[in-house]
Amino acid sequence: GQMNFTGDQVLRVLAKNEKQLSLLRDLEALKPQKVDFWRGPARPSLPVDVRVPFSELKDVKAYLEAHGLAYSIMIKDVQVLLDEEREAMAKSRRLERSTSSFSYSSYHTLEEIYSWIDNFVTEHSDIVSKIQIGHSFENRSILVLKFSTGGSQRRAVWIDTGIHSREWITHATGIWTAKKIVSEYGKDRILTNILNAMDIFMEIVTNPDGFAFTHSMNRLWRKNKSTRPGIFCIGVDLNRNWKSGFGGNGSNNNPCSETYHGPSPQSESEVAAIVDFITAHGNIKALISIHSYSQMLMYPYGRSLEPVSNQKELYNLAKDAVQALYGVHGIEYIYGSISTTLYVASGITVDWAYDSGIKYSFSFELRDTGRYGFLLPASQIVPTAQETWMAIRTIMEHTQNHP
Ligand code: VAL
Repeated sequence: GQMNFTGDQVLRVLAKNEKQLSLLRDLEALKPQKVDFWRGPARPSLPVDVRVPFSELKDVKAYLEAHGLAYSIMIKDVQVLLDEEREAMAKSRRLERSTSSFSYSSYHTLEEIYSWIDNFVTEHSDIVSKIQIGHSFENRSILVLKFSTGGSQRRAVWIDTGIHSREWITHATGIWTAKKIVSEYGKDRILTNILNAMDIFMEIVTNPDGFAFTHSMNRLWRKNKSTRPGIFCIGVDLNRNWKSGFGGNGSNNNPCSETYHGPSPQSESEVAAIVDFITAHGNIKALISIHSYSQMLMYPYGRSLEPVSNQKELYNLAKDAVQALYGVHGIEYIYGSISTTLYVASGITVDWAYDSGIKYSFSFELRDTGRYGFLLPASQIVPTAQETWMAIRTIMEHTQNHP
């Protein structure tokens, strides 16, 4: 059955300086299977959110107090939010069955999403098709939606969501976005121009095994589900398994870590499938990799503080995209390179993309800033997707105009 998180809390720690940040990193290293960082130690100006199991609460709070680390309680009981989420899903499932419709304002299981994909492709076969680009470790299909109005090997944009399986708002945003693309084509001038010049590829469930597991067993699972002989812990962080800077700072050698990079670059079939697809395609001009949470829009590099060669252009584009996003519901995003905005992270998707010649490579961290974290209520799906769409469209339009 489902793992229970009764009494688990999410604590927000405000580190005053580098010394305090490193005490938090020590805590992470000390108890990799116990404490679960939702927002990892980054910079003193950014909060650190950590889920602490009920059984560890006393110890961890004592550790924080002993080191003068100030904290507050963001989520008092994680299970309460999980119960609410489950109830909302069950309710919408009953409604969907009785109306045989798909709700874009609800969270869905893998089976529901895959069957939505089939219906969606059938209904919009004039511009959408489904491509299977590989199989996951547990042999699930890895699917990509292709939006195309013709031509062959047109310039293209790649969008992936859900590489970290617990970031449910990203899959939901991907689904809404797919629907938005087909309904706005021929109506919205900017999108119509984009699709008349370029194709769009979307991988909605980038980590299908992890995602299935978030529904069946552990809602808070981040990595994939691969196992290897002699290794006790399960899963590789698919956003540390890419070739660019593989194994560097901000990735972990310990298979029990949430940021374990895996045994070798693209050792994971979920990553290799994308590398093979994008490489074979040869004409992908923008890549957008969507995560949650923190409300950020970032570009390479993650692996080092070195600025990319078109850093000024990416900075200005991020600024425009974030401004367009803000215009929808007044939600504020911060932006900049990953290493300077968030933290150094090596072996990540967008660094690989950039190093492979994709000059417009971006990573989002969607809503919120921590009130709900990964457990964002379904009532925020549509507003999140609406505002994100404006940012995505801004990036696509710029890409189209800069061949
Ligand atoms: N938050 C993401 C991660 O840690 C980044 C690097 C975009 O994988």
